[in-house]
Amino acid sequence: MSKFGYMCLIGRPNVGKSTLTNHLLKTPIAIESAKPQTTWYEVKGVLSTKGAQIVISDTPGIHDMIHRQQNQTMNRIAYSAVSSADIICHLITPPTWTAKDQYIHEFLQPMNKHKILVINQIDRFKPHELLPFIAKLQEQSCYQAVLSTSAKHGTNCDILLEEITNALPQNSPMFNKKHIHDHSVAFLTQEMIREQLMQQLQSEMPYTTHIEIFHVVQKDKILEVHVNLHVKHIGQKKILIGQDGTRIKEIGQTARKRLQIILKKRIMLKVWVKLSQKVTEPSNIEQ
Ligand SMILES: Nc1nc2c(ncn2[C@@H]2O[C@H](COP(=O)(O)OP(=O)(O)OP(=O)(O)O)[C@@H](O)[C@H]2O)c(=O)[nH]1
Ligand SMILES: [Mg+2]
Repeated sequence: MSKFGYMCLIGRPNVGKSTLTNHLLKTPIAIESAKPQTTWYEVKGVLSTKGAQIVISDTPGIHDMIHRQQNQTMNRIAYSAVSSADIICHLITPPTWTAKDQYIHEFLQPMNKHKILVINQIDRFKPHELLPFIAKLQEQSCYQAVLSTSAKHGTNCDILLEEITNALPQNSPMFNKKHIHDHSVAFLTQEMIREQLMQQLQSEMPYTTHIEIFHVVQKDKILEVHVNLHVKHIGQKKILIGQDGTRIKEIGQTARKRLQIILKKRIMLKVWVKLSQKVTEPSNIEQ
């Protein structure tokens, strides 16, 4: 008997949703960083196991500062992913149940779906710090299961996967076993570049730099992708380029290596930095 269904990860920013997505999928399609609000879009991947197929959905961290247009858009993306899922994993981190966790919990409470509370990043704490926190959360009524994991080290991810698989509906698989995602090259390039901006730049720059993918062409055996990074000020342009072009080179090389792993093909990535007034916000790029 085969099983097939949709599982969605939801939680406040920085709890490890994208890290867990990549660990479960064994392919790094979701971007990760120590900065909050790294994920801006829903990123979906397909995990095929013996007898089951799960579409895993990574979502933007839920934000309560909803007066910002971008936060509203990102919350909407996350809520929409939840509404079409069979199983919801609500990620939190020790040692505190925050107001944002409570906000998400109340949003999930009336939903008639299989809900799992995942306490992630347990590697950062000692057992005596964790146990009272976990024991208290076992009482939270809206979850069918409460599990603790370390997405970074893979701890208990097999137990989580088993819990998810058990809760999947009986259905035939929808995708070929080798199918992992159907995101476009332009979308993935934009994501991998933004991950590098998040990881390599300070303050507001990763959030304000506009990424424009303007050329994607297969030439012989190499996929050529050209990217413009738009910044408003000359000082930002200098930071992005770095001493003798070292930073922009590093951004391009690291993003290219990651894209090659995901797309399983050779890629030539060219990146330019432009001074312009283009603003960045979740765009309409084909995903
Ligand atoms: N120590 C530890 N760090 C983790 C774990 N999971 C994720 N992290 C780190 O936490 C940070 C945030 O991880 P992400 O996966 O980007 O978090 P996210 O929930 O997707 O964040 P947003 O996209 O901003 O909502 C990164 O620096 C990860 O390396 C974990 O289990 N243990
Ligand atoms: Mg994320």
